[in-house]
Amino acid sequence: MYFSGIQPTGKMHLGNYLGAVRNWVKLQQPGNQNIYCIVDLHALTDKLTIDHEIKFNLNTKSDTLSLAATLIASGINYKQSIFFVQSHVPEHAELQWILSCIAPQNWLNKMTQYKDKKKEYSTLGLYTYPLLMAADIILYQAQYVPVGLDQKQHIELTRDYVQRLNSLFKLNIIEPQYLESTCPKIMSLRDGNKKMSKSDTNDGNRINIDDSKEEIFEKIKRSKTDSIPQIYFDQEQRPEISNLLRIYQAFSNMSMEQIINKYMTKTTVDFKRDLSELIANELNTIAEKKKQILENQSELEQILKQGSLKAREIAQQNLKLIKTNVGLLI
Ligand code: AQP
Repeated sequence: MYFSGIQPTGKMHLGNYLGAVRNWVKLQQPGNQNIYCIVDLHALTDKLTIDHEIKFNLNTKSDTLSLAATLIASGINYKQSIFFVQSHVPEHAELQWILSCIAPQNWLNKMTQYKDKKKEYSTLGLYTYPLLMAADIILYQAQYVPVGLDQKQHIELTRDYVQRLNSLFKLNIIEPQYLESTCPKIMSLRDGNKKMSKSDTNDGNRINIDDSKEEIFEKIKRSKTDSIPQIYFDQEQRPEISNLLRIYQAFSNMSMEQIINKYMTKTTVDFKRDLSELIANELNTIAEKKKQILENQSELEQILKQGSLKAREIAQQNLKLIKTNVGLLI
């Protein structure tokens, strides 16, 4: 069984698409059970800003619907996969509490994502984010979790929680495995050592799924490359061009060798133009479908409701088992 989630924290970008979502779509094969979740409770950790005053973004509902439409437009098949919104299944938060009571606090101190994201005033939610993620996965006894590389450490932590649950309460919960995509880490367009990210304040550093053809051409044109005229892959010495080559490979389905041969006698300008064309073709089709899906909001909400009923059935069963073994009165 495959489980994964994505936060409705704004626009989905190329990193989310190639690192996770495209892989989710591919995994929808006969015989596979797939559960995909819009993790809106996780997104709350991103909505609060505390500078001179406290502000809380109240747009999670519209972000959730927009993301749901994007995912369906990208190929998530809600008839084949269980597709739902995290907060519609309250068992996620309930299991998170149980997990928070079974392991020492210092397990969370090692989490690099928290270290990267924490600010002067960070919430407890941001700190305990990995616990909620562990609950998401354990609730469905997922075997594989297809996510980007930035989430790998959270899957390892989830395995620690599973081992602890199993040993303390004589359970037999499956230990989930991280499932890497062909593009586990897409980097920023202007810094080959920084991941492409929604929270990056410079929109020019990423391609959003909704970007117009013109915006895609402009962003790729302005993306950082080096002064070496030849196009070849060298992750260590040429991280930026290597990142663009990886994106090209993902959209063209060509091998790296074929791409290098094709551009051996061409310029970076030619390469960037062709790359922009490839990206725009796929993303603009998704954006067009998304627009159509959003025209019927009540149908979209219905799809998500149906998905949450199916998810809840599994979640309730697994949580009941855990609660019984933990010693709670059922
Ligand atoms: N740059 C990336 N390359 C490959 N995969 C990526 N993912 C995110 N960025 C990249 C993967 O996308 C999935 C959903 O991500 P998320 O919504 O949970 O957000 P995130 O991991 O925190 O990354 P974002 O979207 O860029 O947001 P911020 O700015 O908050 O860091 C996950 O599988 C993730 O690995």
